[in-house]
Amino acid sequence: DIGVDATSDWHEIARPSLPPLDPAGHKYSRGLVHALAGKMPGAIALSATAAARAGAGYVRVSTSLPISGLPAAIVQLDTAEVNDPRIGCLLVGPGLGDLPQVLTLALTSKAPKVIDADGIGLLGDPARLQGQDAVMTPHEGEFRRLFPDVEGSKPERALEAARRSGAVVVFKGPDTLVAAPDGRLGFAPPAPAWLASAGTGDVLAGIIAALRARGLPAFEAACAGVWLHGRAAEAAGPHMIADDLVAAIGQAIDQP
Ligand code: NPW
Ligand code: AMP
Ligand code: MG
Repeated sequence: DIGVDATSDWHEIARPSLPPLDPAGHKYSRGLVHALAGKMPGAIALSATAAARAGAGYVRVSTSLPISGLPAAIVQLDTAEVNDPRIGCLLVGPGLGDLPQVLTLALTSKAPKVIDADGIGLLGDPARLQGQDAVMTPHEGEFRRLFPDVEGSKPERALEAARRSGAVVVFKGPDTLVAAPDGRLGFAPPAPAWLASAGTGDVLAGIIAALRARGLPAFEAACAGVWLHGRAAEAAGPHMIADDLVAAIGQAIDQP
């Protein structure tokens, strides 16, 4: 008994089929991820690089401080054009810190969104995500802060969070699952325990943002991202750090 009511449509998350590249495409049509960043360079670099490795054609980072250590392929801006119609996904939260005005700005945009880390912490009311076409990616601590009164099994809690927020909820941990507001539920296959290290969540958020920007719908992008993240961790091996996980994303995508 998984403790989920009979209306839930659940499955184990399987290898995704990612959209083929359009031979006539260009860097924008391949998917523009725009990260609204704060001042934690590590988290920003990990999530932005992960988005680029997961196949976004263009990754832009808005930050008031130039961040050293970002790959040269990633474009840094000191402005945030969140209404640029080319944006395939806004990424808000990794390394954001205490900048509620950045989250508020993001929520004025019509673009799909991935909300992680401090972006989740700053939400306050999950109903602010209603109508936002968002994926949120809380770990247990972030989940409890946003939904202190939501009880039950992990799948029940994730489904209730999805219903209240209207967002797809990736409820992370050793038993990650993905819940959609319409009752769909995806259970991740086991992922290595060595994922429990700093920055791996930032990598997951970047991967999901890239898949959204490449055109996958929210629930499919979230499930595909979770699958690729787990396989990249296997490929990177037990002594990996989050940087190695980013480097292994390509191998995970190419896995037969
Ligand atoms: P406890 O122990 O239960 O009382 P925070 P964060 C609780 C950036 N990063 N997993 C636990 O409290 C992120 O992007 C930057 C984790 C704990 O004290 C964010 O912007 C990096 N925590 C920012 O740091 C790499 C759990 O929640 C608190 C938990 C903060 O993100 C690291 C942690 O939550 C990091 O990604 C669980 N399963 N269950 C970089 N290289 O720059 C309960 N907790 O304080 O929001 O901290 O996740 O580190
Ligand atoms: P974060 O806490 O935001 O950095 O995210 C941590 C990432 O590592 C998430 O994708 C979790 O699902 C994953 N993770 C954390 N602990 C474990 C574990 N014990 N086994 C497998 N995956 C884990
Ligand atoms: Mg995190």
